[in-house]
Amino acid sequence: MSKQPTPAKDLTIWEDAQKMIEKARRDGVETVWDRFEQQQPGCKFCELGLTCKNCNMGPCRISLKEDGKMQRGVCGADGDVIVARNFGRFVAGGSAGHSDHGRDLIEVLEAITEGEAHDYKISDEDKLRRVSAELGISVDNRETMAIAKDLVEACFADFGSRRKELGFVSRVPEVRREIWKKYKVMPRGVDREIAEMMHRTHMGCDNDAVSTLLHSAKTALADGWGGSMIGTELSDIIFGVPTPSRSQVNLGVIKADMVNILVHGHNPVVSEMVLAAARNPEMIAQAQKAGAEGINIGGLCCTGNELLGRQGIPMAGNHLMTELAIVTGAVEAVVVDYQCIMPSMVQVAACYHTKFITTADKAQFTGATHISFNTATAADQAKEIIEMAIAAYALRDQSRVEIPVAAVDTITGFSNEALLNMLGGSLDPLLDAVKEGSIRGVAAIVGCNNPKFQHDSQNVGLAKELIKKDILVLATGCITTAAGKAGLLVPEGSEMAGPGLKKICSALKIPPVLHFGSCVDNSRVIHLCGLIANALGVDISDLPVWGSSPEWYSEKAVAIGLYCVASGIPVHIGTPPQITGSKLVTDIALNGLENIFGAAFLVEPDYVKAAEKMDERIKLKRLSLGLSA
Ligand code: SF4
Ligand code: MSK
Repeated sequence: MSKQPTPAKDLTIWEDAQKMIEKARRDGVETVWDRFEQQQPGCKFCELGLTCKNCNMGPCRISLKEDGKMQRGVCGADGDVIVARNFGRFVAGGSAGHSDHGRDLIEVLEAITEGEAHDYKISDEDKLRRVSAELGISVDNRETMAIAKDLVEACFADFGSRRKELGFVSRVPEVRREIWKKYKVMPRGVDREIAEMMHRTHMGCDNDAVSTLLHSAKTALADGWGGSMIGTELSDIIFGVPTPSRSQVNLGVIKADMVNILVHGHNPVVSEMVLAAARNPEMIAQAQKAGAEGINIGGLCCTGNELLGRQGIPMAGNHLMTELAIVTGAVEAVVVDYQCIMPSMVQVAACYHTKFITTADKAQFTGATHISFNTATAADQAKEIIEMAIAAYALRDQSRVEIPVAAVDTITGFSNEALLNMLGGSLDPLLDAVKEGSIRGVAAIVGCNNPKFQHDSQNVGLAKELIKKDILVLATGCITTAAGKAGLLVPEGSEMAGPGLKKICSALKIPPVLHFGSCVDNSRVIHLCGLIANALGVDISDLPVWGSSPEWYSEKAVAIGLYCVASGIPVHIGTPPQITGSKLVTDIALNGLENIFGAAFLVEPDYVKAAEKMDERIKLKRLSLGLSA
């Protein structure tokens, strides 16, 4: 007898997702949940981090029993070394992803200064001057382009190997910088730390788990205060600083009578152009000629977050919704750049009339239509993409279209600048609210989904538990859509908050969960913590703050987690990384880091218990600051 499929309601908390999982099953489309099931049970050695493939004397694995054979790999590396090396490479992968994204923004700014990117411009000159001045670039009485050229050089220099510390380290409280110097984790250059991690983990190099883990922290710091921060700041300069605006979320943002184009990935360089082309009256007229009402752009994952924050475009879904969005049968094109794009989307798109269009030479997918996106020809290429989508509209089978729910309203697009603006230009009102206990603490939840959990159950559950305890939540990445669907991204969401947070939200007319951008934009969170710590004259680790990624899955999420911890922000995660095969490494992650950085990881798969543990620490931190618990 064949096994019955898991009921869709056990896989995801959302009605739109449940309906589309059922439709996918009817349509014969395989999804992430099917493949997850096929992969069970996972490999125990890999799960524990006890396999090594770093040379061709192996691959090796370390016995799960503590006595007997296979306690060391062929070269003699023990379990601690192997686990630490694997973890280090994992962090290097995540840091490389974010930071290479940051580098792409430098190249766009460079092309603007050289007159080779006519379709892009500097949208926020004030921010260009502010950031440049922070990095020691002279801004007085200088032309915008001259300043921008110097900023390009300063940012590129942060990727190299000749600096003693990264430029944005100036944003870090002095006391924290001293800790980094003491433990030799002051990040020097983004590429340097990543390359050194690859070197250290080559056979015969860093064979001390503690040493490897400290360099993992240094690599992650280069991502957070380097590559990611450059990505965020330059995106703001080129496309504008996010400001709060109304939008909508869930699969209801896909419109049955429109040409629907979903943008997916992380970098706004392509998606901003696609959006601009979709707003072009000539393109709209073409869509109408094809029988549609117009052109509708929707976001997925973090490219969606970038456009949501700056342009208010609606979000169709987060990581585990990406396949399901196509299953609606109403998507003409999915346009992707890079990161978090499931390769399966090519096959899902092929089951419908959907064009799957890749745009980055470094992220090509077999079976996709590839347009090698170039800043010199961006607008024309974006038009070409829109025309492909319009052509696909004619092939749509309306009998296969199912838009499962109506869209939910949100207010999104917060940033440090928007927050300051809202507070009247100073952090004081926020600090006062923290001091009097209306806001007892702040937690940043980084999205991500992982089929190991019922989709979004932890993300939404944790956010709700925290706001009940008067802890303000900042949402980045894939939790945005989840929080929006749960009604947490509108001021009325404060009805679910504790009395203190509710009072502040009502006074400022803000939601209890503030959308703070994409996963790269966690740099905004550490920057904000630096600003608050400096304003209070304390270290970041003294603040009543947390990071969390309950449903994390990616290498980038671990890099974010580690740069937060090394910056003094404790981080909750719902599942451990592949390190539990080493008691030493696990103990360092959960406890040892606390002694070094004043913050460590908390692994807790139950969001209620996680919120309680986070609250306990917030109480302790508040009491240490002389505040009421
Ligand atoms: Fe095995 Fe050592 Fe080679 Fe890793 S580096 S595969 S443990 S021999
Ligand atoms: S896209 S890293 S699933 S947040 Fe940034 Fe979402 Fe996590 Fe990717």
